[in-house]
Amino acid sequence: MGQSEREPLPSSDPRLPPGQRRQRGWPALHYGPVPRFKPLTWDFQVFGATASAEKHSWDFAGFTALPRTTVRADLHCVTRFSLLGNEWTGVPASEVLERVPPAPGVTHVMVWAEYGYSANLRLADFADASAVFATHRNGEPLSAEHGFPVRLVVPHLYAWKGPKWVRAVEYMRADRRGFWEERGYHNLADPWREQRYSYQEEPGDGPLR
Ligand SMILES: Nc1nc2c(c(=O)[nH]1)N[C@H]1C(S)=C(S)[C@@H](COP(=O)(O)O)O[C@H]1N2
Ligand SMILES: [Mo]
Repeated sequence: MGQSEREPLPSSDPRLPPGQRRQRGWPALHYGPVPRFKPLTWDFQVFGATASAEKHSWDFAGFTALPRTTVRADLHCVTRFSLLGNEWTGVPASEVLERVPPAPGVTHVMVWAEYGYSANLRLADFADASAVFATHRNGEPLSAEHGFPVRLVVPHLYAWKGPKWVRAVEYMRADRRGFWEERGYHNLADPWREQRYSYQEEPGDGPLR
């Protein structure tokens, strides 16, 4: 067999973090049922340690009227699939921070979704320019199973840190584990460092369990 007939070596995509493989199509992955969107009662709340000490809330029209951005980013699921080259459009997380400033001393946020799903983030991860409350992917509104009307996308962390069906952001003066972080997943969740499981945590990576 001539050299030219050999199979090329599988070239690994530099966008793939260690231990991840590329996914074609878009699987839906979540714990529990898909919530139904109720436009009349839907709100997006910001509570906890706000600078004003007041809770803030937007209704659907108010939230979707906020300034928007489009972020091109990959999604990495801890179950090892990565969805490369998505375009997420929505409200930057930094916009929420600007409109409802956190009190001095806030270090973390908890992002809350329907049915009590939650994910904790360091304030710096949440404030990152790529973190977006997405309403659209690749120009299409999200479907119900992918988080309609709003999901958080934090591209530099494993995707469980991005709740679908977001309803609230809580400002916190100390770290606290979210839904998966309480159930054995890593508190920080950097896919480039393969921070998958809480047993890999080093002192200082998270609150005591
Ligand atoms: N509310 C909620 N958001 C969630 C989850 C969930 O169980 N509930 N799963 C997370 C996980 S583990 C992943 S990989 C992504 C999957 O997003 P997708 O279903 O749009 O592919 O959603 C994240 N957001
Ligand atoms: Mo995931």
